[in-house]
Amino acid sequence: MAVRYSGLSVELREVVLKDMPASLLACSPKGTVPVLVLPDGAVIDESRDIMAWALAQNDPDGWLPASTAAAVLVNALLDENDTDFKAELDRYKYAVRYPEHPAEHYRDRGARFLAKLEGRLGRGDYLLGERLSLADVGVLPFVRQFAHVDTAWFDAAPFPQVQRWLVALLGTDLFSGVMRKYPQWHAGDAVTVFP
Ligand SMILES: N[C@@H](CCC(=O)N[C@@H](CS)C(=O)NCC(=O)O)C(=O)O
Repeated sequence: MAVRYSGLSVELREVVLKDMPASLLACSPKGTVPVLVLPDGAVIDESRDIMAWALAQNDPDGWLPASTAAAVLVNALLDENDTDFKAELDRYKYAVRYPEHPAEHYRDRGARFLAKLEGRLGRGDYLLGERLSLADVGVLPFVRQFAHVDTAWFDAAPFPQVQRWLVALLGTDLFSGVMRKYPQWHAGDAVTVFP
């Protein structure tokens, strides 16, 4: 979403996680996506850093935090998203692989982050106030995945602000414009330009 918002174009190579190309692992041995390789060969392999790379070039609506206090808040939210919430999300999603607790245990632990978002969204349409920002876009994919594990639970959960925020963001052209399905990339394929 940040790449599209910034008006940048990248060459897209769709990766199937169970079939990671050797060329990806050669660039970034940690084996996660997304990975961005710049023309000079520099590798950016954290999505947060890829967002920062895009926004540093063009940020027409002010997604980047406008104050030090806002930057601290965004970093704290994204840190918690990337560590605790992501860990609980993975266990909730694949609870059969983590049999020491039932799925509800991981769900309830993850819901602590939703409760935090709920509090912020009670004060404005978006996490930092009345405008979409890096904070919203940074946590959106993970909240979406969390909601989709059990939509009946999510729809009935006591998070009305998170529910309306998620529905609103998933309805944007920005979101739908980046959610096309791409075929798996293989060496030698024609170039796919994103977005
Ligand atoms: N902190 C990393 C996390 C990236 C990450 O975990 N990506 C998942 C897909 S969304 C992945 O590549 N998992 C590898 C696997 O499951 O084998 C980032 O934000 O870039």
